[in-house]
Amino acid sequence: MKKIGVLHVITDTALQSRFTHAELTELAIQGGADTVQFRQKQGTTRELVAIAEGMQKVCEAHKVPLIVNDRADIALAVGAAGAHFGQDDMRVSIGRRILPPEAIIGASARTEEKILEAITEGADYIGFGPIYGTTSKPDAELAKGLERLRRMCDLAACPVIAIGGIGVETAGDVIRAGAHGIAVISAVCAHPEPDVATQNLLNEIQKAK
Ligand code: TZP
Ligand code: MG
Repeated sequence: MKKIGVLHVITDTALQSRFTHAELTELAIQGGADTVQFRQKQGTTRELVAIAEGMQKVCEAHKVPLIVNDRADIALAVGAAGAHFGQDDMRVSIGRRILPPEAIIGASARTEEKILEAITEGADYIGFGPIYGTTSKPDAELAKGLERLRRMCDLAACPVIAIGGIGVETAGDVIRAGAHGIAVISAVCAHPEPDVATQNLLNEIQKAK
């Protein structure tokens, strides 16, 4: 099984404009993030490749995997460690076919059935959420809560990364419910000090493990 990080920081420049994606990558890694995800819904392919290139440079220098959300082409273009696919994105089985064998592939889906299907197709980890309410994803579903997370962790034959509204007060609860790790946007990107925020989250994860 591939090594999957426990603290995935998803960089975001829509929520804040103080830091670029590359700067957030650097700060998150300084704080102890062991996976960085590039997820941006706006911009041309050329712009997105340029941003991902900048992030990949930082990740490579620190030997931290970069995961590209949705865009297997961009992951390939910049030599990222992997990709994360949602239910409306490329199927995991196709991603598996076109990405290198060592690529980390994550998957999320709206129903448990679809999540289990993604695991069967070869996902290395699944993203499950939103656990709590979130405003970082406009089309996010209703909060799924810790009980459903616990059930998913029991069902899934791979690491589960919990996402959605997770902060320093709740990171421990999510890990205790069985999640392998967490993925966050606002808790790090909207924090005055993203590196400190990351460090605090990592402390909570480690305490709960
Ligand atoms: N998928 C489910 S919830 C979510 C995504 C991308 C947003 C998570 O952002 P935050 O700010 O950590 O709630
Ligand atoms: Mg997606």
